Amino acid sequence: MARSALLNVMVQAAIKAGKSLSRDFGEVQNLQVSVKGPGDFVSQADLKAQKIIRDELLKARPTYGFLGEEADEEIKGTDGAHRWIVDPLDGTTNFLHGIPMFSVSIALERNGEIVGAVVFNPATDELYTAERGGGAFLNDRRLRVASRRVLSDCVIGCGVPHLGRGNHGKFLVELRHVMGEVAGVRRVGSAALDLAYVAAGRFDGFWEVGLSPWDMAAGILLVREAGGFVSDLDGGNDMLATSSIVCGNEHIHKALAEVVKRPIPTK
Ligand code: 2AM
Ligand code: CA
Repeated sequence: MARSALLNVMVQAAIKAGKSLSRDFGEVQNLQVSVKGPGDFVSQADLKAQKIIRDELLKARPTYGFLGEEADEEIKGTDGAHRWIVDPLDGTTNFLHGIPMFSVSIALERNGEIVGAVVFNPATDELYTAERGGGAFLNDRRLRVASRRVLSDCVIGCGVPHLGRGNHGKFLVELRHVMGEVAGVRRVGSAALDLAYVAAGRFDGFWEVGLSPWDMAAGILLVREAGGFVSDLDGGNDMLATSSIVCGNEHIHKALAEVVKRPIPTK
């Protein structure tokens, strides 16, 4: 698998940040038993990882813009066409609780289109990469979305809104409809990893509402380059703006979107 120079920059940044996160994750596991807990420590780990990524990316391409979860404000960049979209630690709650399901997510956008993607879980050493038109990979293995055609055979990932966020009632209606149609529902807690799992054929589909651009930018390209279909819940293509996402292979994407959007029962 030949990677472009740009993708290599992204991979190096993700691995470097991943090493820092891995070291801190070891410490987080020790801090679980302390009275204060690992909260502040995790915020520092997150900021450290973002600084590593930003420094690496901006060193390689000083004119590109930068949008990151931990950045106070977007760096516009003088280039105008290119923007990095970065989540240094997706799955923060898992990380905080010592659960090894979190990721570094780095996407490159060119003229409003995602053209490069890296999602890296340093706890499992799984590196997902994609370039537009070049396919998606898990480490060196080419990825393909699962081929199941009926929902009743499918394992579907989702995101669950938590305390103080999102519309809990609406989510419960979506879940009620989906759980009655599928073989299993899963909740990973890192949207970037959920999307990588769809690309890898582990999940047959995934939906979530209320995501930020950095949660899904890289994952969207992974799914598409693995042959999957991605849209927002209204069938539109501007997931980063509308903040909802549904995906799967051609058949499951359509079927899942229909079930998720089924109206609230009146009785
Ligand atoms: P995070 O771990 O970087 O916060 C889980 O369903 C997904 O939702 C994760 O990708 C998670 O990203 C994101 N998420 C969790 N809390 C969030 C919040 N308060 N605002 C935006 N996204 C959030
Ligand atoms: Ca995130």
